[in-house]
Amino acid sequence: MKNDFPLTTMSTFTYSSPFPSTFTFGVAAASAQIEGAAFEDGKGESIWDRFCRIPGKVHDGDTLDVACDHYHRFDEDFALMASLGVKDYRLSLAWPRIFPNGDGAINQAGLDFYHRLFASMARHGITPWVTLFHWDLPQSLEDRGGWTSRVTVDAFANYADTVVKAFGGVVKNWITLNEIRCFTMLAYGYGTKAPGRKESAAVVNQTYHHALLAHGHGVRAVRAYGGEGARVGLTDNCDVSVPVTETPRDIAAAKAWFLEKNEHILGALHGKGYAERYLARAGADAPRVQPGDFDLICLPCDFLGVNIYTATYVRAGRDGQAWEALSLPANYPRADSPWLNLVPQAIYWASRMCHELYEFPSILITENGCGYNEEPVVNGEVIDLHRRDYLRSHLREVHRAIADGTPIAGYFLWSFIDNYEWEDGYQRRFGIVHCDFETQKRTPKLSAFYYADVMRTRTVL
Ligand code: GCO
Repeated sequence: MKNDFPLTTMSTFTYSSPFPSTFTFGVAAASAQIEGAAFEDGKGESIWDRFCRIPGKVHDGDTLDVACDHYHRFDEDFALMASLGVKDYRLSLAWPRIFPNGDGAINQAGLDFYHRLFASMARHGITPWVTLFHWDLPQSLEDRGGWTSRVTVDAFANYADTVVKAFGGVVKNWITLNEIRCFTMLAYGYGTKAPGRKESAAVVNQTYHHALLAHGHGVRAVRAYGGEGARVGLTDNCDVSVPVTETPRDIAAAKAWFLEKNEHILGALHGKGYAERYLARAGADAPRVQPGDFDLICLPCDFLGVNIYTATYVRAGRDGQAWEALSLPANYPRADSPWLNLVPQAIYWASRMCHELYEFPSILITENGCGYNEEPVVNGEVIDLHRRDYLRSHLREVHRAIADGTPIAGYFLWSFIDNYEWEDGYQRRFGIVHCDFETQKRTPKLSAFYYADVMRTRTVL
């Protein structure tokens, strides 16, 4: 582990200096949240198509049936992206569009849709960054155990091989999975995300392990079929700590907290196995590991993607405790997403700790943004200054981290367009483009024009 974090060399750093010429600015979205056409052209049911129809699970019973109708409007959307100067777009493939039953017969219409989509991106000068799995698991696999079963791992391996072979000629940037915690702990433990199960700790720990195996298959598939220049990594929503003061004692406490809270995913990847402390704490609930599992799980990646929205404040512990985590008062500033406390330094510390504690060669901020409920279009405009302020404060922290030596290679804003915010449905808007879900009219918000200027000037304005 490297020495204590050298603090920002303020003497040579100014926020107005440009980002490195190699730095990627992008926007992000995901198949289930924007495509719609939930049962069109042979697409199979996903667990979210099922879950959203269970009364009480999703705000207002909102379904993914239409969403942003991106399935039919992607050319218009890419034209709008290009008009804003977007050159890199992170999207996901809908597994059930390609394998309606998760495995078995391929739906050619599903492959054909993504061929058309990538061709449109190429015409508009937009580079794809493709997430293989962003939570829309085929329901048929859930019926066979879902992420509690190695059947799903094997089906994912087949799916990954198939799509990397199909699109490896035009896609060179691959992300295996999006946010393991959200489709394991939240989905099979807390039950707040599809499929909405509340299983034992042992079962949840096993879903984490199966997800890590799937990640390994994703890396294997890209190495085998991705072709020259293909890059691959995981996107994790690691638990993030921010030292209350950037002093050695609070930084050490924040590091200790970070290591402990992330040892079952990032720690396992870095250590090529589960830490003794983790196994001791899990006891009989520890994942069952088969010989060779970690050889697959720990196949080298080109980057780590991190989705960073917020953090926990941590300070030096008292009475011999390594750390003390602070709970935030009710009046602490937050977005309308109740979990989204406004902590811009989260981006600085998460990226530094991932790089310096786990030695990932490169860090990508694969998501960052803020969700608010009411963002009306008034006289043809959406004045979302709150989002402009959020973006500016977080981009400044990206800039500071790079100045302090963290190899952040890119930033993908979540999200290009207001979309289906999972169990919050359509009430929570994260887009820099407003979507009128009745008329499907797109309206760039003030934040879209702000981000366009940031991308054009490559500076935090
Ligand atoms: C996530 C998912 C996105 C969310 C976004 C806002 O990070 O939860 O990747 O699909 O919509 O983060 O919550």
